[in-house]
Amino acid sequence: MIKNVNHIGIAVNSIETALPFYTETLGLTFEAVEHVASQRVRVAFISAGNCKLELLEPTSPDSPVAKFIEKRGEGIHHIALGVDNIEERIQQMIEKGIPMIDNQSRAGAGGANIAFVHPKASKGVLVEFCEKAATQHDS
Ligand code: CMX
Repeated sequence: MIKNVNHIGIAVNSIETALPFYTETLGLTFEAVEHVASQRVRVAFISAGNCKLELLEPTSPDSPVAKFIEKRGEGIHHIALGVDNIEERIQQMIEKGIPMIDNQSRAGAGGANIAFVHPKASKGVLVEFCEKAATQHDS
């Protein structure tokens, strides 16, 4: 079952430049910055009620986020849906013939297990499944 919209990923050239709009102008709460080496991104989490915003800054020109910005400019990059049993959810997608980027989950930011559905399955929206460890605060 899909639990919630866990976060919305926003591709930016620079977290430092992008952050003040969300914190100072909108008054949202900055939480933390994390380097996700496997994805070649730095990630800034911003709390927005029951959901988070995740600013994604590429750390390498071959990062998926760098390629995204080069092609489409800065902006909404993905929507992450919170799930309870991510491996079961992935299997359900595979059985339905849905093209997955990840056929098994991998480690993402914030200690979550994540898996991406290819945007061609969802009318051009990159969808992420995101399973938080039971001990984590899942807001
Ligand atoms: N949202 C919607 N469409 C996207 C997209 C995105 N975020 N990223 C790429 N696309 C589209 C491209 O526009 C392109 O569309 P067209 O064929 O119509 O031109 C198509 O997907 C292929 O794009 P590409 O630039 O040729 O890139 P690749 O095929 O090499 O990779 C993708 C695309 C989605 C498979 C790759 O970006 C990927 O594996 N993404 C998942 C991992 C990721 O995004 N990690 C960063 C976030 C990490 C985190 O949150 O922790």
